[in-house]
Amino acid sequence: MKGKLVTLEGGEGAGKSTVLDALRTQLSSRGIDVVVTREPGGTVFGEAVRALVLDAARTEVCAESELLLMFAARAQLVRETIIPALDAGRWVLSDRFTDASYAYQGGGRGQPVARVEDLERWAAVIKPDLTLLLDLPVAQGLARAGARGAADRIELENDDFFERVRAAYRARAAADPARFRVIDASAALDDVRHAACSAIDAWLDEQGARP
Ligand code: T5A
Repeated sequence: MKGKLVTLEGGEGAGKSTVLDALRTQLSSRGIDVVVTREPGGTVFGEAVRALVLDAARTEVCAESELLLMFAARAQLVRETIIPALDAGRWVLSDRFTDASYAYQGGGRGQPVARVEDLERWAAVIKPDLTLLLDLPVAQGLARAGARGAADRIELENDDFFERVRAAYRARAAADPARFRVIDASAALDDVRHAACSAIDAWLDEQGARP
């Protein structure tokens, strides 16, 4: 059996990293072999790209470079990690994937959707089987992220940018309800974890795939 690609998406401070740990534990307890990764990053090359593209000192980075760097890291991750894992029947849980490029570089930076679609076709190649969108008001997410420490280059953007990111995410979820599950990430952490784990279990049941 081929594995499944499950992605977590959301704005800044949505709680993806925190929820991801709970999902990994839950899937493992169901006997599912899980590989966890993140974007940008997840490979030696991708982590180097991450350090470059998120460096707050790199104020000169243009929107086109940013888009291409996100897909450069993704192309490597897909070929080096994700496809081999899926082919081996393992599941991949990724903290962000291509939807982030539609939301941040498309919605946030105004890059044309057709340009992102084109890159998705030949560089990302695969689409997630299931995407959990952790959605919350921008101000709440930025307050959480801000409490965590120094901002990276993208976190330095203004509220309008993050409102466009959120709108793009929500529009994608509304356009593809078969793949997306929207989780209210403004709730208490335990409730968000519970909602995410329940969404995965419900999806497994829909697929007839709960071990
Ligand atoms: N990016 C990425 C693009 O622009 N294009 C792309 O194609 C891709 C892939 C890095 C950046 O790159 C951009 C998007 C990002 O700007 P990232 O690694 O996901 O992406 O971003 P990080 O900065 O690492 O993480 P986030 O800011 O997105 O935070 P998380 O992972 O969503 O949130 P988490 O779990 O670290 O929680 C943040 C804080 O909030 C608390 C946590 O304890 C933590 O302190 N918290 C809660 N507190 C109260 N109630 C809750 N429900 C809470 N949930 C979390």
